[in-house]
Amino acid sequence: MSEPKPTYLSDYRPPAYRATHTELTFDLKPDATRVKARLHLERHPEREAGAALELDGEQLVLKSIAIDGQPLEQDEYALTATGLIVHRVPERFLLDTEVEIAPQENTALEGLYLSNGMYCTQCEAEGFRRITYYLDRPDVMATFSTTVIGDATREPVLLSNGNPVERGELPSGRHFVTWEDPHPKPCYLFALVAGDLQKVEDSFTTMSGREVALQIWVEEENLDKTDHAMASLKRAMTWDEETYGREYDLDLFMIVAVNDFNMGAMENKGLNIFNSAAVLTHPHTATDAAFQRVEGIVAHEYFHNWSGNRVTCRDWFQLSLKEGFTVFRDQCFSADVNSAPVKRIEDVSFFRTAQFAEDAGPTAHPIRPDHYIEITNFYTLTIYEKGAEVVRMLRNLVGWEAFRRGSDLYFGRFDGQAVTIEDFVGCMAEASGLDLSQFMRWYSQAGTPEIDAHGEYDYANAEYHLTLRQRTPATPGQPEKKPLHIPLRMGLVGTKSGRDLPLTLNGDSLGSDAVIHLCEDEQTFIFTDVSEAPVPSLLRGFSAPVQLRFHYSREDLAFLMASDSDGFNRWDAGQRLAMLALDDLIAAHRNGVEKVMDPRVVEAFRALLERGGDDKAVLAEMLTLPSEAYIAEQQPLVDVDAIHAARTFVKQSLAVTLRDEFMALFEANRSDAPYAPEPEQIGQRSLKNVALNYLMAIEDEQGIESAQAQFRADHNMTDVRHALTLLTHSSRTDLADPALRAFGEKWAHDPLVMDQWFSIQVTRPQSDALDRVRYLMDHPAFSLKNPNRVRALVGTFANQNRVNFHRIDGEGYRLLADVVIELNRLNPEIAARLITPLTRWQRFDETRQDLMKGELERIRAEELSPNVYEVVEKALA
Ligand code: B3K
Ligand code: ZN
Repeated sequence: MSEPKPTYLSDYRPPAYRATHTELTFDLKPDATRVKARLHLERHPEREAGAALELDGEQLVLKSIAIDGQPLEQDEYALTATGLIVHRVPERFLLDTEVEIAPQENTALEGLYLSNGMYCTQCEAEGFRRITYYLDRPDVMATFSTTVIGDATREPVLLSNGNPVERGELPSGRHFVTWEDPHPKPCYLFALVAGDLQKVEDSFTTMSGREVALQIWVEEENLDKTDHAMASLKRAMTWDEETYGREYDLDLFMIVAVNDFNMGAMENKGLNIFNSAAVLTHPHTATDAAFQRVEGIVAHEYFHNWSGNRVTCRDWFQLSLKEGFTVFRDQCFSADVNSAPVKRIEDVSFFRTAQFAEDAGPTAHPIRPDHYIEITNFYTLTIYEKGAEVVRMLRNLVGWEAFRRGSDLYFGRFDGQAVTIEDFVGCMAEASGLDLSQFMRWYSQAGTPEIDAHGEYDYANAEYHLTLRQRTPATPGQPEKKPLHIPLRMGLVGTKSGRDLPLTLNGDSLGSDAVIHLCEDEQTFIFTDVSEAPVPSLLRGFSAPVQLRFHYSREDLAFLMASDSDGFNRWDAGQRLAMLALDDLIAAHRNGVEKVMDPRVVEAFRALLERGGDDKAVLAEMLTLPSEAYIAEQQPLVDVDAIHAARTFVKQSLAVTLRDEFMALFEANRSDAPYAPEPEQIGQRSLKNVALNYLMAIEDEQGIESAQAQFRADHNMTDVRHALTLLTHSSRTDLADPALRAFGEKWAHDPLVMDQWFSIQVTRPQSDALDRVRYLMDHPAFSLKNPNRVRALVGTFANQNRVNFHRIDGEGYRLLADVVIELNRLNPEIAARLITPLTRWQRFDETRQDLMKGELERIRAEELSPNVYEVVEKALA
């Protein structure tokens, strides 16, 4: 294989020709599907006349080609490994091609493939070129008319985008359906599904009174798992009308669940295709977290109908234009329909763990990268989550009303077009009158900005001086960084009154909760008329995606935990306090010194337990220690064993001292009420289960009995899974084995539950975890061809079982590399994602560094897909 070549943003130019209408006919056969395409093509008005027509196409067997009905001679076109070139074409013409493809050989799950005997497609980003020769780029938008021909018995259901306009019988037991999609779209939004599916139907009346049929298509055994997705869809449709004034634009909206899918779901126009894990739920098979994930993803894909489909991306460098904005939209939706503070805590804690790590590693890239080898590698936390944080900052900078005006302007002005991030931010600037030019640097600079904050109270003058210094560390290809425009929400909490003090800055009174703007490398803000010594509450609500350092004393943090008016920062103060204690214990472990628990942390937890509070979900978050992954992110050098030992020690110390309080909390929050995935119940369950964590951390007898009883009661999957996890992760195999066996036998028929069964076992902290992974890889239910299973077993082990993955004998790394090498051939997209933990070798001790690099080099020696090649090259650069 020759070295794959990067694509550069600076090379963008419009295509020489564009398609205005596309007619497709699929004659489906597992090993030989015929695809006829008739493309209505014309020269792009901005491009010169006489250019050759260059179409993308991969793994296609060309059967015929004609222009305006005239078959082409061999010398009139050329076939390459990546496409088809027609040397001379008219200004405006019809191109007819016929190709053959083999869906059953397609294990990459891009293009047209078979999942459980069912045909389905995944075209974003560049999968359509595996279906037919085409201008496979998002700035070519055409209307589509698609005829699907299948076997009437094996594929009674034939779906594509838009509305069905014709159907009929054909000879030899075949039948067809023709679909028309009146909205011009890029081919990455094309979809086809064919198989033996059943539907659940409902309807929605839009704000202008149009009736839309809603359908969720599943395999028969899953018909009872669609209620929540349907309810979520209707909530999302209402929310987008009320919040953004956006109405749905076809008479039919379909969701299909498939078992083999690389991502969560895909927003194809009118025909969203979902990973079954992102749509199916039932109280007995899905946890609260899964219910909430389904709600968020259903909404996310639906919201793309405007932010992505009606207005799309000019090129793939603009991916965050649709993804960052749409994640922001789904985050706000979930916050509105659930507990807003908990949603923010969850999102930020995930962000600070996973996106910060990406930004600090060798694959760090800006929200808008300037080059890529394989775009599939750029569906990242930076493009999605950091992109969403940047849109959130924009909303906060311009205010909701101007943001909404800007969004109306954007959707109105660019409807039916493929545009850039400048177009979006430009609308926000126009609607608000603000200069956002410095703000644009957020899109081009990679890395997490670090803010060092220093504060001093001047008693004599009743002033508080806050100095902020920003610095963004160098990232690959970007040694120097410029200062960013960072909005910092803050308050000053009076140590006597325990209240937010009024803020006066340069004579302006800002209220008690204000946003200050850090735009220079260093700025000092002098607050006047500060009547008492305050503790600053900084970066409230995580107002910018930065790492903020401030030397808080433990007393200050305990004070903020109790008194900060901002719920998010109350939680964050608790995390910071726990981190200080953990740092000491990590050092003690490394130095072989006896570990001593900081009584201030115990007292802060006791106070939390005594105070209680209305929002049980928030309390559950506050009682949860930072994860091992987050702790690792905060260390200069990651010592996985010390982190694990320190965290376990804190958990056990808290459990020993506060044992009765945790037991009481557990008892007080048990409930027999019928399961509902509603915020209040979810909060109560998580609080109860957090209490059970602590009891099980010390293998308390009553705690064990409670966990076993909860497992046996079989009330709902949240409780069953939690109990099973605690039993499985305990040191006692007499607790783990029978429960695992019972669960595995009961759910052998349900792949989504079996994924959980795999994950629970491979996250065991005990030293047999790696052997279990190897053993489970030989389990008849394991398959490298199913991405969910690979993630559940191998991904979960490598990312969540830190002590065992990073075993000092390197066996964890070897196992991961073995899987990556095999998957590189089968499914490059999943293989490239799976490597991530190995790419972070710089963060570990020398022995582990060498072992990890050794495995990366072993992978590099293989014949690699561009996906894996790009990641490995960056990791070893
Ligand atoms: N837009 C899809 C991404 C699928 C790309 C896979 N290679 C999912 C989403 O963000 O909604
Ligand atoms: Zn998306």
